Amino acid sequence: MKRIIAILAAAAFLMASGLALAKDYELTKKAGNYNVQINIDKNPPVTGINKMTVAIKDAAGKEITDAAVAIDYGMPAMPGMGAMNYKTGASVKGDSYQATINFSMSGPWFVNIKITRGGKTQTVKLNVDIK
Ligand SMILES: [Cu+2]
Repeated sequence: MKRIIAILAAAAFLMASGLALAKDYELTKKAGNYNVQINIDKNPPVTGINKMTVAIKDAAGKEITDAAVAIDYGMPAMPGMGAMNYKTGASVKGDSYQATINFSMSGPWFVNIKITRGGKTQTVKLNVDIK
C-alpha cells in the first residue's frame, strides 16, 4: 500500500513539474529560401502583450540579421466588430528579431511576418488562437 502511494505521489510530481516546464509557443516555417523560427513567450499566446522572437536562417543554416522585419497582425471582421489591423516592427537582438505584439482580444488572429532583404520580401503567415 505504501509503495502504491509512493508511486502515485511520484507520478503526480512528474506531471506537475511537466506543466511547470511547458515550453514557449514555437513554430518553424519556410519562407522562400529562409527557415523562420517563431517563438512567443506565452503558450498559448494571451490577450495583451506577448513578446515574439523571429529567427531567420538561410538554406545553409546561417543566421540572417540584416533583413528588415515587419509584422502585420489583426482579426478579420466579426459580428459586432470591424476588422482590426495592426503593424509593428521587429528589431535585431543577438541572432534574432524581437517584437512586442498586443492582442487586444481573445479569438483567432492572423500574424504576417514580412522579411525584406536584398529588395525582396517574403512573408510568413500564421494563425494564432488567443486565450
Ligand atoms: Cu474580433
